[in-house]
Amino acid sequence: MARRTAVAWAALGPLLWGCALALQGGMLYPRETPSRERKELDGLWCFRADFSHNRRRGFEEQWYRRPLRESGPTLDMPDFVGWVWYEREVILPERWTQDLSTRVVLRIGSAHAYAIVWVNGVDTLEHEGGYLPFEADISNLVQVGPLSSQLRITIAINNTLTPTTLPPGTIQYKNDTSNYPKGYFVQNIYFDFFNYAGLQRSVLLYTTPTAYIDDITVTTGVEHDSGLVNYQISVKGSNLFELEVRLLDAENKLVANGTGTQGQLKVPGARLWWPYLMHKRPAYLYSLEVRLTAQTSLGPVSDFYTLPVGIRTVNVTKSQFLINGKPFYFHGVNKHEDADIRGKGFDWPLLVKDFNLLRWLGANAFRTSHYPYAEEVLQMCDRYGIVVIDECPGVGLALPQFFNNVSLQNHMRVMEEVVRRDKNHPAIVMWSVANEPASHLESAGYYLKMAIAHTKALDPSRPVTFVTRSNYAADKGAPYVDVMCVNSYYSWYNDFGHLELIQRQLTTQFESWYKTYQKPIIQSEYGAEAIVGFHQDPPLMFTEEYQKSLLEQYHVVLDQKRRKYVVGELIWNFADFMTEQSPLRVLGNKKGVFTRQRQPKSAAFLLRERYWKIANETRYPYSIAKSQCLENSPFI
Ligand code: GCB
Repeated sequence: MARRTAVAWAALGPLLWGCALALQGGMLYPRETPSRERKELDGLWCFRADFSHNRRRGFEEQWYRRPLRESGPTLDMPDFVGWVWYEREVILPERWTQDLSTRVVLRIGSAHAYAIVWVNGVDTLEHEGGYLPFEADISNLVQVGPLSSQLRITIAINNTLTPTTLPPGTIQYKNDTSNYPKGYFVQNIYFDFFNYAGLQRSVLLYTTPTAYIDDITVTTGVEHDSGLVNYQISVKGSNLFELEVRLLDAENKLVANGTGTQGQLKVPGARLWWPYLMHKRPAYLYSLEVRLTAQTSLGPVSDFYTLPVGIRTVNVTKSQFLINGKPFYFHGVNKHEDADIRGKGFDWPLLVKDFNLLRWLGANAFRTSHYPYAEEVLQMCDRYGIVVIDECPGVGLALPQFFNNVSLQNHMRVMEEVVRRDKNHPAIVMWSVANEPASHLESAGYYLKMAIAHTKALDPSRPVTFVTRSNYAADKGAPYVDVMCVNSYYSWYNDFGHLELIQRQLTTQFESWYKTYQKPIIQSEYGAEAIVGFHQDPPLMFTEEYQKSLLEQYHVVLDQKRRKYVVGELIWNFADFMTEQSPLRVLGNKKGVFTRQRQPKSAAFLLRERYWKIANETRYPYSIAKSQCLENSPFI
């Protein structure tokens, strides 16, 4: 389904970058409630790639004005390719078009990377950046008369990466005409995953009343044995309204209530949200029901929204990461949204499979390397107690020219969008603003300082980090993080083949970082490639034995340090994933402990033993047996 942009051979289209920094309004997940309906537009879209020389034919011929089929041939496309045009014709329920107290919203879950949207040929919405949702109120376009229930949605998407996009990229023209055709160019990227393009998550339409709950922000605390739920609600479409807030427990029993746009609910004897394997009843969720009654020019309306709420605290000391006041050790993975056939396209069966495997492994955490994952993924984390480090698409900041003011403004806007979308998930315990930026550069130091400060201002309730692979003595961003996240590939990229050096080098790494910064450290990546079925004794690179042996060497040192100031280990990677072609990659990156088809390599069993052992040492105060945890085999 998902393919890569065919960028070579043509100039870029009109890139109308220009998003405002200040975000307008909230980005609540579009749930169905008694006052809200939703209509998913999953399935086939009409599709056309613009192969014209300058890639501008679609704009010159105004393809959005008429059905795409009238301006040339189209393909059925469940997903996407490059600088391309998607179209969908939709029939709306009559009430949506006739009832003027209904507001109709078009929401795009993710379009990588720059999108322009027309509704019935009218320019409606533009958005820069993949992996994050954007939406527009289209009521005025659909409530225009008796024939208005038919709607045509056209989306033009360009996934060209430039020095100021996030992630950044460059376009390189190959001017040597003896080796390349005239005008030939390639897109260079500076990250190690396939740059799948297009619509990756659901496009949907949903309704609210014209006066509606626009946003809810919840933070939680604990005071003695009471849980505290602080809420802030913003309302749009009316100044004359009342808000009722009710907190229900998992059995639907009312435990606290309030009124107004902000307040604090106190829950005596609250059941806290605990990570998986840290408690016999992890991931306890309350429901915050918000009911709005408002006066509008058309009469009274009411809106209703329910938000899952987990009561928990997060704190960081010099050497510990605390959840609900108890030391938490991240034993987990780094993931990608990636699978055969669907690329980065969202897929429920894959998601369920991955969560079964995570629980089987005994993993209690993952990082959303290297971009924000679908909201449905985070909802699963809330429900299963899988702790998340939420990373923005700040990956591949490898060149000095990427650290400029335009990029920084854009990066800060992206963080605003990430925090706005994800702030209410109890599973998210830390934000990551970047992966492996060239943080030894002075300009990167300033850039990271600003990006981190901005994120902290957006959400003072969570620690902020970025993931580094710079040397401890050279890193200019490290002073600003709350937790050090350090990647290293000893005996893989450095001194490859020399497993005997790992313990010494890893010990030096931890001790140097800790001595310099006195902050808790997470080994945020380590690993080795293994091609499933390759075996060799003594272990050689790319075999399952080598991957296992490398992990074992890391674990010796992690065991020494995790009782001191190392607060986590996240394997690179959960599963094999697709990358750009290179002489360093064999059909993608093979550092998964599962294959791309989610079958276990030997390392998965090693990791499982380890994670369950650690869980049993650090659990409070309950004992959970591996067998109790999963009724079904995760390999189903
Ligand atoms: C890294 C990157 C990750 C790569 C990995 C590798 O340091 O953060 O994106 O995929 O190394 O396998 O090289």
